[in-house]
Amino acid sequence: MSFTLPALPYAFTALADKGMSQETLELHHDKHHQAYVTALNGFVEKDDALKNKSLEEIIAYANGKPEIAPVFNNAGQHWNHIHFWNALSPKGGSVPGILESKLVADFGSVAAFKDAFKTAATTQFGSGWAWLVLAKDGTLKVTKTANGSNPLATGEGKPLLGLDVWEHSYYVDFRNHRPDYVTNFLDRLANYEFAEANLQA
Ligand code: MN3
Repeated sequence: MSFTLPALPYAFTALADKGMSQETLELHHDKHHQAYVTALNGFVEKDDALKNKSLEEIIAYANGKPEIAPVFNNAGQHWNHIHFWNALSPKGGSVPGILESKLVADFGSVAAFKDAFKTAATTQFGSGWAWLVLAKDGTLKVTKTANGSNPLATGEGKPLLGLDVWEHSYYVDFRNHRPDYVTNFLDRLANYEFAEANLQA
């Protein structure tokens, strides 16, 4: 199948007063995400084994196959960015009750969850992602993945909330200050309603 770039679920200007500028969203969505989609479609066109597979099936198929690492990376990045646009919200930062109870049960407090997430996001060396996941044992965990990987591929659980920590996601607004970008995300931009919906799905 041929993949398409989904529209942002809000205007390009919608997050500007919360620390993510129109310039960042335009570059990140229209250039970076589009490039992953275009590259992925190029691979699918040339490889019968990829045709008729869903995005998740392509990620699973390419996972752990170094000879088709670019397929894995571009498919993973397409999945990750579809998730990421929904993990941001102009009304972000407020943790709804069911998720809050679960965070308190598994981390001790919402603040402790944020500390764990910030540690994961700032210690991911180079490009990658930080994630809140529902682990197979039923508890919430924080993890990080490199480059285009994600918790579906690593088997670490169901992704509830993911943060892009590639430099392209923060360099315009935060320059080299990744920790400030992560704190801003957790306190002002994170769509915890989306995370709670993923938890309950
Ligand atoms: Mn990105």
